[in-house]
Amino acid sequence: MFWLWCLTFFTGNMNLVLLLTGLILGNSTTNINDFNNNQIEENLSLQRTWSEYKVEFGKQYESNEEEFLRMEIFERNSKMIDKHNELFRKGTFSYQLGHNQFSDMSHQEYLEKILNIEDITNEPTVKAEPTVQYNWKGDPTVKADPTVQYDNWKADPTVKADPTVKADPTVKYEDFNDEYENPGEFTFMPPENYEVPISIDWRSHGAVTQVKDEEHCGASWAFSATGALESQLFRKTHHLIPLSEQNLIDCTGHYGNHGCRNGTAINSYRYVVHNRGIDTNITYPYHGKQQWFCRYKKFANNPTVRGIAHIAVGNETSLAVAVASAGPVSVAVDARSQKFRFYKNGVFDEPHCSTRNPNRELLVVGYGRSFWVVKNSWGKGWGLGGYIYMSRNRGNQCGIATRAVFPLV
Ligand SMILES: *[C@@H]1O[C@H](CO)[C@@H](O)[C@H](O)[C@H]1NC(C)=O
Ligand SMILES: *[C@@H]1O[C@H](CO)[C@@H](O)[C@H](O)[C@H]1NC(C)=O
Ligand SMILES: *[C@@H]1O[C@H](CO)[C@@H](O)[C@H](O)[C@H]1NC(C)=O
Ligand SMILES: *[C@@H]1O[C@H](CO)[C@@H](O)[C@H](O)[C@H]1NC(C)=O
Ligand SMILES: CC(=O)N[C@H]1CO[C@H](CO)[C@@H](O)[C@@H]1O
Repeated sequence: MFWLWCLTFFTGNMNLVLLLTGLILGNSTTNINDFNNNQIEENLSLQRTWSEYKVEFGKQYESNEEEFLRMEIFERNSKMIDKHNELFRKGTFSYQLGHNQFSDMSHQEYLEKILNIEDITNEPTVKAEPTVQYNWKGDPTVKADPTVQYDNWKADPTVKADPTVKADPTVKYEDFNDEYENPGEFTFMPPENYEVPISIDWRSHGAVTQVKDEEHCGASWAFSATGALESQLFRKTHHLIPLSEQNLIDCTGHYGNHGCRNGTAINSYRYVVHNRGIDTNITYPYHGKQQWFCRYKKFANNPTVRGIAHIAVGNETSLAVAVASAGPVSVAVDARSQKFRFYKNGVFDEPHCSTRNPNRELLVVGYGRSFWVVKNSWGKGWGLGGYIYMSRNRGNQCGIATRAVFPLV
């Protein structure tokens, strides 16, 4: 029935469509009145959705052919999203999906162009790993967490994980930080007698910069790195200053990063340690692509990194203690799932994603009972105002604690 849609798309003329539909489908028993008007309604509403989508996400295409292709892909994604959301309403899923800047992309394009996965022929089987023990025993109909107010989230994307729970005031960050005179790199150890709060959200402490947009540069690792560093500096100096991802993109090649293709926050911190500084977003602004030269500008008061704390691999308890006692933590996750791509709100749950094959770096800025509050760098139009709530304590789902690290400043 794609032709029908194309037709409405071009003519926008219901009568003509009905007439032609009758003619083409027509046999002696078909008449126009029998034709299922719901189907046409559906098609028209899809067409409206497409027009709105193009406006909302500023989409323009070079040719009609290109637009057709994109519209077809959009249609497929729309159906997948609608189906998922229907199951969400029945309680099958704990999260909703929605359109975003990737809706006119095939999944293959998403893997290749957005996640920069080198050889996707090896990739599409995102299977659960047999060696990984999930905490919950295979209940695929896992229900939404009843303590989570989805409607609030929808209404207000800035709503906090749990506004009634504050950071533990008895833990002095400076104390923690100063324990390490010459910290180097080490595995994070929970402070002694530390009682982990039930939830925390560093956004409500003013410790997190606004959601950024990496645009066409897949350097999520640089945003993850600046994110943790910005928050650590805030905790130390009480100033929240956006730092320069471009500085990291242009200057960390020798540390194992590959500009807009791939990299890690760990490599970035190592660079900042050796470089004894990182520029701010003002002195080294974002260009969205790797430049030929490193243009680091040395200022007397450039922030720096003294040490790097690694979370014990895969240990979500340790991750929670670090987030609560030290601040936001850089993490790397497996983002290959369709569901991740279109996440909108609720607690994301994808038991089939890999714990050992992370392909996107993000920033954990807090947690609730069942979820991590995770900042992404695909702009505020993606997910829940730019954030995703990822499952917590479900067997290190998607590798949230596999490569978790934060800098000491
Ligand atoms: C007319 O079309 C309908 C629906 O496709 C079909 O069930 C029916 O057999 C057709 N009748 C004739 C005479 O072809
Ligand atoms: C990162 O990108 C470089 C350059 O394209 C490539 O050689 C390398 O294999 C990639 N690393 C990973 C982990 O994908
Ligand atoms: C960083 O700099 C770019 C380029 O000047 C600007 O568009 C962007 O808004 C800045 N980001 C922040 C968080 O200040
Ligand atoms: C995870 O970390 C916690 C707190 O640091 C620790 O008590 C626990 O033994 C660790 N679990 C494993 C499996 O190592
Ligand atoms: C393009 C498009 O969505 N066409 C749909 C029109 O409606 C019929 C009936 O619901 C669908 O089968 C088509 O896919």
